[in-house]
Amino acid sequence: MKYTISLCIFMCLLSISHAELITNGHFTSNANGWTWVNVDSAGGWRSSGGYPGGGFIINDGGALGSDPTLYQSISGLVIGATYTISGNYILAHGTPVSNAFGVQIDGNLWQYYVDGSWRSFSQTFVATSTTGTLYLTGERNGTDTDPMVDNISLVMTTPVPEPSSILLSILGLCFYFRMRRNK
Ligand SMILES: [Ca+2]
Ligand SMILES: [Ca+2]
Repeated sequence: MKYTISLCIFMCLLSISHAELITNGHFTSNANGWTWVNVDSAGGWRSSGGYPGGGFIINDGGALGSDPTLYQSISGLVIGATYTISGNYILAHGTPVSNAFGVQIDGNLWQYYVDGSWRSFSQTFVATSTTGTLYLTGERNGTDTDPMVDNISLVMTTPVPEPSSILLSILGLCFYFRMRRNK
């Protein structure tokens, strides 16, 4: 019984920790689930050219004052848990340059060199809020270098047991031992 309870809690945490929090990160048939600003007709969702299949080109006319941005609201984050954000990117237009592509979430910013090879990024962060917004930007730092992105993923990699689950398991164990004593 004790082991069954522990196993249930473990399985529960395991299933929570691997749930994908990004909607439509593979851009297979459209860009549903995503919103974008400062993206012109040379950018946007494409049915091919991704890694593989569909992808999204983060591009506008290279205005210095604004960066084309693709974003998505994230909910269901657990404060204190560690998450991994990952994806692929490649140069769609412009010259290969450092820090042209940015990934931003929960106060973190990572910037990447963009060139003609598909590259992957993978970063971890500890959530400080239950909701957030993931921003993927091109043309950063005054460049006119436009990335195409694909396979965007956000998963919890180190869960934090919630006080309520700990309390429930303690109550469950107390109940179990009380029942056993009364037999
Ligand atoms: Ca794809
Ligand atoms: Ca551009």
